[in-house]
Amino acid sequence: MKTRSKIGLLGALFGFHLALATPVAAAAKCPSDAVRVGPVCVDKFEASVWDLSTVPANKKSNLIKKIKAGTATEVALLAAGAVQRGVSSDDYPCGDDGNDCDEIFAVSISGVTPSHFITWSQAQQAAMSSGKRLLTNAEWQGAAAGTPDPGTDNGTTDCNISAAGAVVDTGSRSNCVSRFGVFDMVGNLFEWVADWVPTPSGTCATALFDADINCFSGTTQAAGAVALIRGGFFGSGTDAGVFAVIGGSLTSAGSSSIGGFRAAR
Ligand SMILES: [Ca+2]
Ligand SMILES: [Ca+2]
Ligand SMILES: [Ca+2]
Repeated sequence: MKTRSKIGLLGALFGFHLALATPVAAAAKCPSDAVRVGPVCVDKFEASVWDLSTVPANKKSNLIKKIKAGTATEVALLAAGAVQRGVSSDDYPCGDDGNDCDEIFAVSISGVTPSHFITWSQAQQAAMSSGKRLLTNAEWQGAAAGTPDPGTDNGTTDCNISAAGAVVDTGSRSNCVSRFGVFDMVGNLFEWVADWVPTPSGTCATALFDADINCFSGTTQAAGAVALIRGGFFGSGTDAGVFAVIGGSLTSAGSSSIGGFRAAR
């Protein structure tokens, strides 16, 4: 009886200890496809968007679990029968308004062409199906801090802003990393963020810093909403940078060869 109550007491203490320790540990650690930036787990890589409509039903739920846990590899996605979309054309299996985009998933993996030709609504749905979301403008700014922006591009390790003249694989530019460990926030593809704002007038203002494009002046409220796009693309040159901002159309016009996104959770 005495021994039993001792065990009971120890168990209670241990349980109490676990209950205190577990939430703290869980909050500090992000899945391996992301890094912690303040309270958010930001995807390390620009999104590749995968179409799971071709994956057999018996493999799909396991694959979606892996995607949500940040452990789905390119090999596993291909082996299950998933098809990457937006690699070289606008071949998404759903509409530009995103309303029927229930089979596309945003994944953060290195060494693949990030998906482009995607609208804001499609990007948002792909992120949400993966248990993620688009970054707010402020979160994107914070995550990008410290990414080198010398205005030049050596074609190998610097951010992809001019030399290649085309999109390059995610994470392939080893110096193009923010102080938190997020890749390609300067150049490669412009990135949708969550925020909607009035349409800019089309004139660009003086750069805030580092010659970064600042095309959000003279809002034209009559033209309605656009979403912000950040960071510049593979042809931006000095216009690229962590302060680069333009407005992107929410219709099909906002789906282009120079724009992608990254997700967070
Ligand atoms: Ca489209
Ligand atoms: Ca980028
Ligand atoms: Ca710049």
